[in-house]
Amino acid sequence: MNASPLPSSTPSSLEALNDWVAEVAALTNPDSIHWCDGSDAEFDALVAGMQADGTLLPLNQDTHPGSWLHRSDPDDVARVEHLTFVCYEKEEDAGPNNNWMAPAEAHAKIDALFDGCMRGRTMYVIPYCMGPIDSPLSRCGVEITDSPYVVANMRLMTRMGADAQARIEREGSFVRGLHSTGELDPDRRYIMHFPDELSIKSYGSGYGGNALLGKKCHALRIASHQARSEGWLAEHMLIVGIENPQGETHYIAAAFPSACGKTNLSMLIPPDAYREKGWKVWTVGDDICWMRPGEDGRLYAINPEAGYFGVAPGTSAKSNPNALASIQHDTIFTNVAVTDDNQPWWEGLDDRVPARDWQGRDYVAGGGKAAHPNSRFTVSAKQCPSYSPQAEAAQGVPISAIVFGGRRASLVPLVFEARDWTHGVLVGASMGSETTAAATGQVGVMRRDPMAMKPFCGYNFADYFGHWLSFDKPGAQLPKVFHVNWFRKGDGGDFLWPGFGDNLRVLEWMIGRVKGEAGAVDTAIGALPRPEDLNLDGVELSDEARDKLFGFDPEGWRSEFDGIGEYLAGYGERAPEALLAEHARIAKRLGG
Ligand code: GTP
Ligand code: SPV
Ligand code: MN
Repeated sequence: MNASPLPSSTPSSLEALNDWVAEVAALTNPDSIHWCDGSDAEFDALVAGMQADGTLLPLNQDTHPGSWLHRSDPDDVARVEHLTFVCYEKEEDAGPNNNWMAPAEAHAKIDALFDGCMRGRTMYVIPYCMGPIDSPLSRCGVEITDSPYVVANMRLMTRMGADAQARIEREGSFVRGLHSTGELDPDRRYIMHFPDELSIKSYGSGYGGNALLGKKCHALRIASHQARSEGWLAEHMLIVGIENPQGETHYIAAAFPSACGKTNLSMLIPPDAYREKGWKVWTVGDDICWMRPGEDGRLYAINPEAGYFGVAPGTSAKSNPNALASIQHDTIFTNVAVTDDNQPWWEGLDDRVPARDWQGRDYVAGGGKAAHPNSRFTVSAKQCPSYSPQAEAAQGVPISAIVFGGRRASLVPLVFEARDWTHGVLVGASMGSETTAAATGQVGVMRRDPMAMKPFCGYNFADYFGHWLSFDKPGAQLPKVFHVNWFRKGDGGDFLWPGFGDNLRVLEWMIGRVKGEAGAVDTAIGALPRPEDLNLDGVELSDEARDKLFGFDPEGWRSEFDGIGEYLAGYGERAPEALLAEHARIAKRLGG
C-alpha cells in the first residue's frame, strides 16, 4: 500500500530507538519505513490508501462523515487468550493465571514468523504516549507494525506522533511493541509479552486487543508489572466523575470484565429526575485506569487512553446516548452490519433491518446476527459529550470508590460494600463472571476473573493480590470498595435491574456511604443496602426483583465461598496470608 504519498521519514535522535527500528527492519524486510508524526495529513493519506485497497470501506458520508467500515478476517474478531503468553525466565512469575513460555523459546518461535514478513509492505513506526503527554503518571511506547489499520486506530486510541516521540527522546526509555498481521492464520498467531524487557511481540492478528499494542499489551500486561515494582496500579477499570447538585464531584473507578458494562457506566446519562436536580456524569475513561497514591494518601487516577474501542451491539439512543453521539462522525467501525443506505448497524441499535451483515453478505432475517457480537467502534474520547475536562489533568483525579462487578445471573445481589481494604481485595480477587464474545471461546460460562484482570495481569495473580494489599499502610486514604451486579436474572430469564442510567442510583448510594450518610445492613459478605436505602423513585421492581437484588442467601454464599477457597488454593504458598485469613473469617461466619 504505497498508493498514497506519506510524509518523509524522520529517524529519531535516540540511538536506542533507531537501532531497534533498524534491527526490526533487518528481520522483517519491509519495502519502506514510515515514522508516524500523528498529523492530520498523515491520517488522511493512510485512510486514502486503505480505501484504495479495500481495507476501509466508506460509510454513508452524509449521515456519518469521516467514518469507515473495516471487515476483519472472520477468524480474527476477538482476543485470543490461549495464544497470549507472558514470558519470564521462571514459570512461577507468570503464575497459573497466564500461559507461559521461556523468553528464549518465545523469541525464537515468534521471530521465525517475523522473518521477512514485511516484504512488499510498509513498516510503520508509531511513537505513542499512554496518558496525558505532560503527566508524570504517563508512560510511552513505540509500536512497529505493517498494518495501516493499526496506525489509524492507534491515532484515535493514544497520543501518537511527534509529541510522544519528543517525550521518548527526553526519557530515553520506552516499551517496544512489534506487530505484524502476518497471514491471519490462527495456527500462526501469538501475542507474546516480555515484562523484564518491557517488550511485546504480536503476530498473525489485526484485532484490537491483539494488535493495538498500547492497549491491553502495554497499558495492562506490561504496565501491571511496572506498576508492581514502582508502587502503583494498572487496572481494567473505567473512571467516571459523579457531580451532585451541590457541585461536588466524586470519581469512581470500576472493574468489570470485557463486555460487562464499563463503557456504558462511564458515559451514563442520569435518570430524568436526577438530571432535573442537577446531577451530572463526567467520563474520564472507559477501559483502563492507572492509579497511584498522591501526597495526601488518596489514590489518583489517569486514563492512559485517548479514545474508545467500544462494543457496538447494544449501544443505542436509549442505552448509551453519549456513546451514540460520539460515533456520528470520524469513527472507524469494525465488523458491524450496514443498512441499504450504507449506515452502520448492529443488534440493539434500532428496528431498521440491515442490508448486509458484518462479512458483507446479504442479510437474511432469522439467519443469525447481522453485526458480529464483538463488533466495535474506534473513536477519539474528545467526541464524547460527557468527556471530563479532568481527563487531561496531569495529576489525575482522586478516587472515592472502587467498584468490582461481573455478570452473575444468580446469587450475587445488586450491590454490597466491603468492610475494609483487605476485605475489598478479597472481593476483587473472588470476582466471577460469565464469559462474553470479547475473547474467542465459549460465551456465558462462569469463570473466576479477579479484578477483571484474568486476561490482562502480566504476572502471578498471587503477587498481584499481595501488591493490592500493600496499599493499606499508614497515611493511606484508600477508597471504599464495593461490588455490583447489573446482570442478575429472574426465574423467567430476564434481567431484574433496569441498569444503564438507573445505575446512578447505586452510585449515589456508594457516595452516600463514602460520606457516612447512607444506610445498610451488615452481613457476612459485607454491607447490603435495604431497598429503602436507595432512591428507587420511578423504578418498577417486582417482589422477585426486590428479593433477589437486595437479598442475601447464606446457603448459596457458603458454597460460593467454598469455590473461592478452592480457587485461591490454586495459588499455593504464594497466595498472601492476609487474603486467605480474610477468606477463612468470612467462610467461618457463613458457617462453612
Ligand atoms: P470491553 O470494552 O470489552 O472491556 O467492555 P465494557 O466493559 O466496556 O462493556 P460495555 O459497556 O461495552 O458493555 C457490553 C455489553 O453490556 C453491551 O451489550 C451493553 O449493552 C451491556 N450492558 C452494559 N451495561 C448494562 C447494564 O447496566 N445492564 C444490562 N443489562 N446490560 C448492560
Ligand atoms: C476487552 O476485551 O476487554 C476490550 C477490547 O476492551 S480489546 O482491546 O480488544 O481487548
Ligand atoms: Mn476491556
